[in-house]
Amino acid sequence: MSRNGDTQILTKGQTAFDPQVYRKDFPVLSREVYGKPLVYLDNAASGQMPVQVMDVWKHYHEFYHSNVHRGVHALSQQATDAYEGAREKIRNHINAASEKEIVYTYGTTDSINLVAYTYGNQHISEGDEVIISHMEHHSNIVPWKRLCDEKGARLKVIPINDAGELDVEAYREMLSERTKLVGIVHVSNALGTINPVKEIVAEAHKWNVPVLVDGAQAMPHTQVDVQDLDCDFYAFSSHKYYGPTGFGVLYGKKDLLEQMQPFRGGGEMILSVSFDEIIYNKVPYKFEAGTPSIANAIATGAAIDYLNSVGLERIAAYEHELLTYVTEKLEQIDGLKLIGTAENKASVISFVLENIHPHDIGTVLDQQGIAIRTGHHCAQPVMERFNIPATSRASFAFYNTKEEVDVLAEGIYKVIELFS
Ligand code: 7TS
Repeated sequence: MSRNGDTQILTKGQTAFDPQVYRKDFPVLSREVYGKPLVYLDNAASGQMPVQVMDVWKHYHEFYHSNVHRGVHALSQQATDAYEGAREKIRNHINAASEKEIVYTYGTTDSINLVAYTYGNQHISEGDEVIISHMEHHSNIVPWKRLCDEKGARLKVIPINDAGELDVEAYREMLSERTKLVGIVHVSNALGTINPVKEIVAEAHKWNVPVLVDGAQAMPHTQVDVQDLDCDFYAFSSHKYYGPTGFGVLYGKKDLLEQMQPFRGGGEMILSVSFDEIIYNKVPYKFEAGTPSIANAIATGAAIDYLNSVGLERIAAYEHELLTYVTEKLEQIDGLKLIGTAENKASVISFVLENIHPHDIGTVLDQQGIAIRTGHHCAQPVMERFNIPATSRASFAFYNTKEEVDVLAEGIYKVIELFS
């Protein structure tokens, strides 16, 4: 149900999902840019926030803003309850076995760095190997490359085919007793490819190798079940699934988290401190040094409530409908080439236009109120694989409409006209 109480009643011939019901919850979607209605197609960079989430964030500041885990006063207790309540919502949402497995971080990047500089630092030595794929975001490349360089270990890269799909057979052959960790993106931000993560994990586990999944782009589109995937770590950011920026999660299996050294040192992550000895706190607090992002944690719980009220299965089905629609539309445009045509794809569409630089495409579309992202999308190896400097990327959320796809297509025709 939306905030204003609307429910969807299906009549014959009507689509099962009406984005208009939800658009009302996102005030930014009704604004104009350069006098044109905003068409927001940059959801892979950051999703918009519904008022229900903003209300929760605001309510915390208006009524019980205070620090957590350290005050006996009412405000601090209320903040702590809401903060820990959000942890339980997140646990339940991804089906983790325990709330001890939910580590609060500042985002996907922070979560991956945490694993690299704790687990990675402890377990990777000279001659070892870390496997990642050719379609990783830089945040799942740079920490591993740095670590491998420091340790004299080797970074191995799973190749991708021309459609932007993983070569799973090549991956199987890469695994060996030298492999110490596999890092894999669940959904590619540059290509939209949905990777067979469960299979990747199962293969790694045959060698007793843990797998870290970068779930930044999967969370807004799919119902993630970490126990079903059996992944060892799962990293994600709140702002990609309609929560605030500056907050994220690292899911980690409890036994692994317990073996890991702390990441940052400071308050909260300790049980006792003297100049002779430090005793660290239990998980997950061992990894949560300093005053955390309290309001953002609480708001993330609200974002999960919101997503669940819409229904992730319905979201996935509708977004798939949008993806099919936009793919058909864009395929009809002469000189346009799609980059990333995997069979299993999320609602992200990257393309290039013959002889027109993506930056020019983005600028002309922007003038028509259409927000897309152009560039390498922090996935430069993907660009190198397809021999292009950059792409234009439109990424869709459940509040986008087919009419907006039409506006995008018209906008692209205008770009072509302008540059021909
Ligand atoms: N992993 C993937 C797959 C991503 O898409 C992103 C962000 C990150 C990691 C990093 O997330 P952060 O919240 O820590 O920054 N991707 C994008 C993007 O596609 N456009 O802007 C940010």
